[in-house]
Amino acid sequence: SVDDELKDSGSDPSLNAKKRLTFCVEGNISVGKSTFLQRIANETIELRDLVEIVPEPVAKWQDIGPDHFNILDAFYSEPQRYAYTFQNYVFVTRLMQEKESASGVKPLRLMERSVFSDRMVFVRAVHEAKWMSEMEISIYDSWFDPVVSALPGLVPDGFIYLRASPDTCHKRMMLRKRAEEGGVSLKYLQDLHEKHESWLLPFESGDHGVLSVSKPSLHMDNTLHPDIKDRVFYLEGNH
Ligand code: TTP
Repeated sequence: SVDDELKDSGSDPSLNAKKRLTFCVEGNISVGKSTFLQRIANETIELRDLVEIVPEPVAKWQDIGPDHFNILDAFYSEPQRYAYTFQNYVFVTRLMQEKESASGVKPLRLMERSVFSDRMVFVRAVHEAKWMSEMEISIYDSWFDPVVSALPGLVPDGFIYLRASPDTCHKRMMLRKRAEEGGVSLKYLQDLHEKHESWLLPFESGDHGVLSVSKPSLHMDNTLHPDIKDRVFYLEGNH
């Protein structure tokens, strides 16, 4: 009945969440997502009051429990053993991060990455590399959609794609020297780049302007959420 519908919509947290916008910043390893977010956070007092920044929980992956386990390091050292465990933990920490920032009052929330890049870029990559077995990816998929559907806060209003060549990302990665990433190859960054491209810009090819806004549709395989189709914005810096 109409009454029931009203009641339902009243209890739908996604409707309340619509009061403010959430965008997720995506892009290859080392492209500059954190720098981009920090710049926005520090740019002007006006922006600081408007935008809540939610950085990626990398530190949580590097220091777990009283024994200070580092799952990021374990993953890169033994990818076949730890890819599933790591991706599972990445998801859980994102969920915690989302919950922590859910009650914020600033009208715009910018988050570093999302559960969608986890699935569309990294899980794909580790599965293709045979670091995640058929059984493990089936397990991941069996909970991914139901859990995301139950938690509308994980579904952003749009994505901001920071786009640079794999070469540029590789140079930046070498410069920053994050200890765990010593063995990450240019080839791996090229794979991740292709996966970002086919996910976020499936119909695009060739060169783009310095700052472009486009609306390609989101290619998500069987992953749901038609409501975030057509909401990809991409920024290109120096290649
Ligand atoms: P990124 O999420 O790409 O973060 P970054 O610090 O490289 O971003 P930027 O320099 O643009 O600010 O990756 C962090 C590390 O975690 C990187 O080594 C890749 C790894 N990773 C995975 O292996 N699987 C995942 O699902 C995610 C999200 C990251």
